[in-house]
Amino acid sequence: MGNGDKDQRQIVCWASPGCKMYCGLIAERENGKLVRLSPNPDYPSLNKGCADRMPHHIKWLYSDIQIKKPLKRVGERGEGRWEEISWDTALDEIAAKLAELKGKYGPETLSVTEGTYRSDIYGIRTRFLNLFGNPSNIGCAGTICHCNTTALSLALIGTAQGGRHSVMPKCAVIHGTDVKQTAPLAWNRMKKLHDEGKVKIILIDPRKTSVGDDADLWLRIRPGTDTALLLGWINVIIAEELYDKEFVRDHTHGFEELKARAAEYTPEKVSEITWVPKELIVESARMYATNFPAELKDASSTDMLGRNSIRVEQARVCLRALTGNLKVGGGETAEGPGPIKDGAFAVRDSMLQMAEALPRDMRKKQIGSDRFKLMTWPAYEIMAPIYEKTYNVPFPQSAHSFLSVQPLIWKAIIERDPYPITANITWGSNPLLNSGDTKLVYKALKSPNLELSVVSELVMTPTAMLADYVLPAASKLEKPMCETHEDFSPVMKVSERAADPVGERREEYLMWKGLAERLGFGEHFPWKDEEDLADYRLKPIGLTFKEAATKVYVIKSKEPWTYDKINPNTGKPTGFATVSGKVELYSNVLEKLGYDPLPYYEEPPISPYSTPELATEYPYILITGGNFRPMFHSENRQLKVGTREQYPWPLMDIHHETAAKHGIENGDWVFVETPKGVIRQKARVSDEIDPRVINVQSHWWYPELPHREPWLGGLWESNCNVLTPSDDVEMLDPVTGGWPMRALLCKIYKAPVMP
Ligand SMILES: Nc1nc2c(c(=O)[nH]1)N[C@H]1C(S)=C(S)[C@@H](COP(=O)(O)OP(=O)(O)OC[C@H]3O[C@@H](n4cnc5c(=O)[nH]c(N)nc54)[C@H](O)[C@@H]3O)O[C@H]1N2
Ligand SMILES: Nc1nc2c(c(=O)[nH]1)N[C@H]1C(S)=C(S)[C@@H](COP(=O)(O)OP(=O)(O)OC[C@H]3O[C@@H](n4cnc5c(=O)[nH]c(N)nc54)[C@H](O)[C@@H]3O)O[C@H]1N2
Ligand SMILES: [Mo]
Repeated sequence: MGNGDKDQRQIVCWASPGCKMYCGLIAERENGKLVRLSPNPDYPSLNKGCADRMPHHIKWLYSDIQIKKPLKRVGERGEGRWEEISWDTALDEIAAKLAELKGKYGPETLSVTEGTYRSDIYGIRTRFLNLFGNPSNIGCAGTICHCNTTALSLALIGTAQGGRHSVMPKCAVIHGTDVKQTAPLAWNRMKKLHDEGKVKIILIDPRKTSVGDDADLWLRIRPGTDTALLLGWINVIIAEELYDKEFVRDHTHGFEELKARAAEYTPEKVSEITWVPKELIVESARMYATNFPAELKDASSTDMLGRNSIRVEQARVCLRALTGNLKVGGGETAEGPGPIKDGAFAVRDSMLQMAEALPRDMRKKQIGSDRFKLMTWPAYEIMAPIYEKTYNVPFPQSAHSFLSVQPLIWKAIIERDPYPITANITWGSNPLLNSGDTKLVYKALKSPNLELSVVSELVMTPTAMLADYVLPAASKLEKPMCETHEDFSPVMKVSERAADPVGERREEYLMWKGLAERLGFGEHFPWKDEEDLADYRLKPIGLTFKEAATKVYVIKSKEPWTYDKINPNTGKPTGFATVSGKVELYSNVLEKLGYDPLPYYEEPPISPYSTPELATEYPYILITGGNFRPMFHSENRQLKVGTREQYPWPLMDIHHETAAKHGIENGDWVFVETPKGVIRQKARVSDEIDPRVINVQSHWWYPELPHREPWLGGLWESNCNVLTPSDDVEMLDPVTGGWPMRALLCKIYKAPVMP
């Protein structure tokens, strides 16, 4: 504390974790309570707060929507009746039930479900599961958002791809991301470069998005066909010899095989598949390949293409390598783990995970690992030894690679197959909104087979409404940060908490520690709290948490680990931490796991071409998502005056010709229906979407509606996952188990106004 009861701290904002801006702010406080947030003029980055969310953080934090005490269900699930209990009682009862279920069904009976990047302690969650004896039955949105592409990167280039993106690319491919809405400050910089004529922008999206006319080329692609398009680029780049011959010769594996595969994807054929004119395919391929450095970032959009998802990123990695953008000083330089100082690593998530604590024969019990192998133990067993030998740190089991398959977890609860899952802990996630197939999730969360359902939350969400216990978590404003972003990143970010926790809210570390102590392995959780843990993580690089949080914020290595660095273990250049030591255009890991080692395109299992009869009844291609400000997934809808005021209703995108056919006008409510279900959203009519495509927004619910059955906060009204079919195993990505949220079929018709 500073002067009297007032003090002020410099913080890094991660109130919407995953917003990627990490703004530097000043938090003014009274008695630990936040009274003002403002830009920090001394912060060494341009990111200093946003106009649409930041002004509302304080109102949000101290509003009565926040859960302040542990809650225990009274009556049936979903009745909306709760009893407030103490943390000790909650942890005692939950631990006792976990012990009982473990005794009855084995440690594999527990699952954990989570969203994308809501915590900096995934290593601790994995430590808990390994010590509990659980084979990582984690169902995570990451499987359809970045974790899958990261797992692939680990296989193809031996590191999470989150290397340094070029500060000044000459070409930026905006591929399936509405960057102005989801990473606005990054967009501002790009826009400035573009206005100065320094960068060419290629947009690949069925919608024009907010990038709009700033794109030099807009490839209005048919949803789900991205791998074909990128293989078309590879075809052109190789045929026209636009690739980096030296880099390809010295640092890649499998060029001839890739060349033969890409030869099948002529611009003519690709044009038919993707609906992108042939000339535009050729022109964009040339633009990307001849402007060095160029950026072709991964995008979560294509992570959600079900059977086609992982192959898109595989084609992207091949393109980054062919064009030499992966090389040191390139567009997307691949970096090994960090931060590192004088040979010592800061403690990364993987160094907290304790993979060795899990008995080896448990691994094969991981739900989904017999069939979906890239993000489960079979891949770990191939990749970990190579990675550990190269970098001398444990291979990251904790978040991005070793996840189970979420739809199969829901099925295991409902059907007790392959064995009963009887306990689930959801933390930092709202699966009734974010997971594919809401009915499947609902069935699982209501199932009597689920004997224990715990949700760690900030506010009452539809998912929490169905829990047995709701544990109040400290939000990102109320807890310190010390993160390597699930080990995706070679840098570490550190910040103090802005405010003291409201009510009895606690940092999640204390939940895992509290359970571990009661389950008999508390000695492995020696840190008092998250600040103490952060001190431990920073010690090897000679920093304390306080120093790092008040002076450094973002810790980077002076000498990042790249393929040309001399490896102290061998005295030779490191190369890439892959089976061949090179970038794998032809993937040895995929081959060993029984998959096609090269990228390929397959027609989406539901489409006008693969299911023409269905397409007569459901004539439009459906895409879902398209994040927008100020919302963050299912969050920020509670503040009527504030964030919701800025964006009161869900919008669906429709081309004006299509709208006219159905008598729909801008602002009308429209039903969108698939064989799975029907929802309604308001029409946003424009010419900025393909007339054959409908886009609906994701994560819509209405917190103002009753928090009990049958309403569950308006769960069934406008939530796009009522429409998505992830209960069908054949629809999942064969490599990762990723579920399909885009490239589906739908029909539309006018709806009455929402009551
Ligand atoms: N159909 C369709 N589905 C999608 C998408 C799509 O485009 N289309 N997008 C997908 C993507 S990219 C993602 S990342 C997922 C997102 O899915 P999730 O990550 O599950 O996001 P939310 O639905 O916002 O749920 C997060 C919950 O965590 C709570 N929370 C926030 N911070 C904390 C914290 O510090 N601790 C705890 N314990 N709780 C916290 C919030 O109150 C919120 O209820 O959804 C996916 N689902
Ligand atoms: N405001 C805000 N910002 C956020 C988030 C948020 O919830 N709100 N969430 C964060 C998270 S976790 C994520 S993952 C990112 C996601 O944010 P983005 O990466 O921007 O992804 P989306 O917003 O889901 O949609 C991206 C675009 O993909 C297009 N699209 C749909 N299907 C296809 C297809 O088959 N091919 C191609 N090429 N394009 C397609 C859509 O038209 C849409 O314009 O945003 C992050 N930032
Ligand atoms: Mo995401």
